[in-house]
Amino acid sequence: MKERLEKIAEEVRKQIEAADAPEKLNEVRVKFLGKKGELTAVLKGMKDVVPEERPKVGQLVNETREAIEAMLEETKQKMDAAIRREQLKAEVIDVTLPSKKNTVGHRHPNTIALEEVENIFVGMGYEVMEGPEIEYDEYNFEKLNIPADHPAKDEQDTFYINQDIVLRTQTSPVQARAMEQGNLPIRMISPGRVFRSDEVDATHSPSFHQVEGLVIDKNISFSDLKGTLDVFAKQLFGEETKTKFRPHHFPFTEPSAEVDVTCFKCGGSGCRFCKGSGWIEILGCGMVHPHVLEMCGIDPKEYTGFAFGVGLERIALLKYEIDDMRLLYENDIRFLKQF
Ligand code: 2NM
Repeated sequence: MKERLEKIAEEVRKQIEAADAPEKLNEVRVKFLGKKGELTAVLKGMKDVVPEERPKVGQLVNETREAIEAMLEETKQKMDAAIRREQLKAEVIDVTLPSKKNTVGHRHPNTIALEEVENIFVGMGYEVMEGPEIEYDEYNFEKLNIPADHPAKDEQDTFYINQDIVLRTQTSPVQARAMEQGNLPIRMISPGRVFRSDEVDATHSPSFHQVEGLVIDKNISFSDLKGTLDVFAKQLFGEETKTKFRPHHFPFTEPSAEVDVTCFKCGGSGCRFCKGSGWIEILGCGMVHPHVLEMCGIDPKEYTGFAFGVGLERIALLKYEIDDMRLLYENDIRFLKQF
């Protein structure tokens, strides 16, 4: 019996040595210690042992079992440790590697200029309102007193979706809608994208951005317009800035004017920037045409108002001294990160 047990123990040792994975160890355990295992078979054979010998044999079987379990356990722990070592080696992180560079985003010059313009007018109590980029001919032209035979309506200047629908050429249709709503008085600006069928060059693009302003109230006069735009120019270009109103013509305003500001580079003495004149043109404006008020449901005998429109790109180009509008549309990070 003793020999048999020793043989079993020896066999187990060999098989454990040959095992190269935890599953193989488990197979060994089942084969020798399991219900149908070889050691279990020995225990079952106890009934054939003479009673006096049984305790001794029993003890021997138990010792063998314990020895096998100890062997299995020891080997398993060694295997687990080896596996863990391999895992750690595979997962090693080289903390000395240089990190990936994060590129930080920048606000677009147009966005910076827009926020500046918005802050100035919001500071004066204006609301910011937006509207659709695809508009009815009626709101883009008719209600703004631009008659059917006006050159601006020419297909060469306007993108037509169909006979009645266009890509807005200005943001004034937003204001026509606001007047029609009839919540008076109105103090609003409407920033947004507009479209004109222009060739691309350093100062033109078929799509650019405008900020238009509108004030409607009782007793609004041209001096309100002048004062407002003078404050605007001073806040945008500096306190020393002066404005000059030159007569002009727009179909939707009467009288109309273009506004120049003293060159913020040379202060008005004349330089390369202002082409020697000392003045830079920045916007168009005027008193809202009584016919426009009427078409938008406002009684021109009771209410008057002024309106103005600035090109956002023009402001951005001037303020940040960018000499080509196309740079604003390329989104080259090397350009954008300068602002
Ligand atoms: C400009 C110049 C002058 C203008 C007019 C209106 C409206 F809707 F009230 F009639 N909005 N904007 C206007 C007036 C726009 O842009 C150069």
